[in-house]
Amino acid sequence: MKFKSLLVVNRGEIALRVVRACQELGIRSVAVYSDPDAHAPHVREADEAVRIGPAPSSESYLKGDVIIAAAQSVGADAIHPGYGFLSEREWFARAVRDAGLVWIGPPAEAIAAMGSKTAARTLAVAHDVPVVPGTTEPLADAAEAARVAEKFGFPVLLKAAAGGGGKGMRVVRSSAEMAGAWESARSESRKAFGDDAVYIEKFIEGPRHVEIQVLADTHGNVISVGERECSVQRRHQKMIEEAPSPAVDAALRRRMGEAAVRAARAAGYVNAGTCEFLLDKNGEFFFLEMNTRIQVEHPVTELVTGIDLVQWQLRIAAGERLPFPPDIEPRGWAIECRITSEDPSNGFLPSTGRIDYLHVPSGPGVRWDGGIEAGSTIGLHYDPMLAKLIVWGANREQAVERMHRALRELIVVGVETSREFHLRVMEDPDFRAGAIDIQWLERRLPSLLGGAAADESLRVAAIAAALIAHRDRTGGRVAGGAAGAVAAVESAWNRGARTDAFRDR
Ligand code: MV4
Repeated sequence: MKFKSLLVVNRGEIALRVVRACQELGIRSVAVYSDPDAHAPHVREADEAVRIGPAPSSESYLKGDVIIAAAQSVGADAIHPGYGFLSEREWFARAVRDAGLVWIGPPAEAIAAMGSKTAARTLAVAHDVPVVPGTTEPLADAAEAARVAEKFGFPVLLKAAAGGGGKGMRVVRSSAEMAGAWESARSESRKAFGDDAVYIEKFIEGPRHVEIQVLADTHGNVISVGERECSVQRRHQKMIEEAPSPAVDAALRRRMGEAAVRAARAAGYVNAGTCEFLLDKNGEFFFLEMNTRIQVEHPVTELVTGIDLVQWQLRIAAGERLPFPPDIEPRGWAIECRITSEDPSNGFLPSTGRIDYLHVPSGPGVRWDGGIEAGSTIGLHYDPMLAKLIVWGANREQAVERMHRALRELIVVGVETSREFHLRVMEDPDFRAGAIDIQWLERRLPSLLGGAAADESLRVAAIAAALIAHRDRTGGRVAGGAAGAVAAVESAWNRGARTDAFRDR
């Protein structure tokens, strides 16, 4: 290997994922941690660890200079940024390179080329990658936007040139709506990105979000390793991903793969990256943007291709050649559920606290990429994703059943999680038919969680049972009156009773 020691500049499950890749390649791994993460699994499993600051990301995981100094102080010769945090900051990729360290990711120039949505769009057009009809230049004012909209035909979508994550985006269905939408799109992009340039696209109704994983080595080999279907999302947060996509056949896979490879080549891409597409109801696809990092959902691709993407990120950075054939076809089916500390029955409100008990699913075809354990404290400083539950099956039906089974095995006590939500999705007829688009979840959510009241009554019943048992044991003397008694037994009994009650549902 070109490098012997790697600094893992992230936390949680992805930091642990990278540490594991290092272990398998015989590379020394060095974790970084903020104060609340001092005893986190990714820190313990790494060969060494460096403190980088207090809890806020802005004072720890985003401190580029502190992190580069940490790498030098421990003699690490490479940096893996994971996803989020510093992973797509051009200046950081450059600073790592300038410090004489190996950057496990694309060149700073490729990050920059894909960083602006309009620049990426222009690049795509120039290289025969289909994009949604619209402008590539920012518009001057609402009047120009209205004229352009008439030309493409309503509905249209105003988008922030600097955009991402749906910020600064407005659907406009008639010219009467334009002035208001124009102003709100501009002010939102100014606030989010410090840039109020807005352009226009034809609005695609009810598409799927399908993305192509690419790998590029330093010798000019760029390949597609297939698609992921990521349409099950809520407010631009993906909840469930799968590979392959129920809407993609071998012919479409080849065409989308070739388009993604052209986009990657155009950007001078090296390492693992992902091209995002919209796939409309007629099977037409449109390039949206390229994510210049390893993604959360990379394991579904690993399970259907047998390619260890994180290991290949390291091998590519070390100068190895990609040995894979050009047309990789998926084998079987993989599904990933993001297990988050959010309460689905309460508008996905983040839930905090200590994980008192954790039972991780196992058995055939089950993979758990987690960054937590019993005893972990979940706060509000970081992303609520606790772990990813990933399954593989010989076909989609088996994968869905396997995920349902694995979710039933999962027990997380101490914080609310998205588990129940995922169970309901696995039972849903639309999901089971693969009949999903990017609007499906938000349409379906009210009825999906309609049965949530059952949980609440079960909880009340469990507390009542605990109270009765407590009264019987204490001969009717209940300190602090009924309210105190509820508080006293709630913490101890609620956990146990709910764990048992939920076990065989
Ligand atoms: C679109 C679109 C429909 N038509 N563009 C959302 C975030 C940004 N990456 C692009 N997005 C969209 N662009 C046109 N012309 C719908 C979305 C969109 C979306 C895309 C992918 C995944 C989830 C989404 C949720 C809402 C809207």
